[in-house]
Amino acid sequence: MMENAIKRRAFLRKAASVLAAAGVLPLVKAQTSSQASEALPSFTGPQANPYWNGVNPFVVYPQKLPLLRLTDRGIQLETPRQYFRTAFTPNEAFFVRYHLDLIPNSIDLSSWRLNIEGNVEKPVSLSMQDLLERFKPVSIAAVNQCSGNSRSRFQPRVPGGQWGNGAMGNALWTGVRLMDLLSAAGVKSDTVQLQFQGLERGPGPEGKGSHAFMKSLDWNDPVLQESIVAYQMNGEPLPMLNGFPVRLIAPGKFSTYWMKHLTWIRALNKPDDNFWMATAYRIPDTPRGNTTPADIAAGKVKTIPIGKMPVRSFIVDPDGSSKLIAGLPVEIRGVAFSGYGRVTKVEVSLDGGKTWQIASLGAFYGPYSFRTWSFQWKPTQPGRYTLAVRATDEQGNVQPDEPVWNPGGYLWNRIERQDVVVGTAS
Ligand SMILES: Nc1nc2c(c(=O)[nH]1)N[C@H]1C(S)=C(S)[C@@H](COP(=O)(O)O)O[C@H]1N2
Ligand SMILES: [Mo]
Repeated sequence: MMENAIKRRAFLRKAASVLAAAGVLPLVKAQTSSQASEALPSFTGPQANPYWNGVNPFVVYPQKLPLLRLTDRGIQLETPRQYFRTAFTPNEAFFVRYHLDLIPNSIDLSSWRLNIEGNVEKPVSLSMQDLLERFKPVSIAAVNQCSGNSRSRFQPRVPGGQWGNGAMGNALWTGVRLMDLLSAAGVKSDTVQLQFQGLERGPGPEGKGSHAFMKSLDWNDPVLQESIVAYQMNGEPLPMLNGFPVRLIAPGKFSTYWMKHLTWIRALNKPDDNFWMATAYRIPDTPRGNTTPADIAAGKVKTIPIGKMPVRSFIVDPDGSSKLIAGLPVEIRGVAFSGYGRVTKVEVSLDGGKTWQIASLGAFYGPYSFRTWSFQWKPTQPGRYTLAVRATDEQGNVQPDEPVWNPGGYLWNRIERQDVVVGTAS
């Protein structure tokens, strides 16, 4: 039985890689990740680390290229590795994450309004035309990364979308300063938080987490000074699935705060206790947000809302899908970023992290953008090599080589590795 099952899987794997070579999507991928008990063939090829991305089927949604589907209610789509070759992630390849089911399919701008309400002097209701004409446009390059990016690496495993590394993307966001909008309404001085709400709904009871997605930021959080309400992404209107017509950009913060289809901004005079603040998206109040299953079980862990993104870097090429050739130079390259400010150094290791060398940094697009990096390598000896990359940000934060663990599956930023094989030229 067992043996047959293994043989069958091996056959499917082989069939899948033949289909993949022919440019046809392997059918074997149309299983859900929960059924997958072992690594399925990866589109990056037989030698690639199949877990750079999560192991999921490709799907196509409106305005999107084929992306990797984690779930479809709410929609969760992961960006394949090759779209991270550039500092800016194409809109049509940008990942998608929703919590709730009932998402807008079209929005009529003649009736849509952005409402600023709650603890304000004068509630305002702004049309898209108001946003375009009454407020100065500003642009910022910023990485949108899901709190659970790379969650599939957690040991022991944790519930939640089993993302690989593709629950992130960088874009040039253009819109109006949040603070300019707020001055139009006049936020009262006893305000403690701002609450953001989008248009989609869930089937649950009103006032509960399953009914509406709402997130809040502290009124004294410096990120508010840098935040914008964006109506453009990489020079185009936002794709519907990424928040048309406007979304919040909170540079440096995990994207749980980057409210899509933003329609209500509410000044609160007491802290937001809705499900998405009080229960979800909280991290242990410990260094790196690290804890253990035992401490969680013992109820010892104090939590705080998740905030800034720790420094990370990724190897995009080579992806291990083809053999390298001794004597032939290869460019090792990828992206790096930090929510704590600009990346100042990227180092590459050719020996799995024992020794490190400095990589060259690509163009600087601002402290919250992806920064590309590259490293010229001419392997001389055939064999198997483990490449690794680590980044340092301007505050001196360096990626650690220890895993993190918390029950939400948040804050992964361990050093990344890629195995490659070098063959002889003759
Ligand atoms: N309206 C709305 N905005 C939202 C969410 C959501 O479920 N609804 N999810 C947040 C989370 S957790 C993530 S990771 C990002 C994903 O942004 P994207 O779908 O544009 O990639 O949107 C954020 N903003
Ligand atoms: Mo997220």
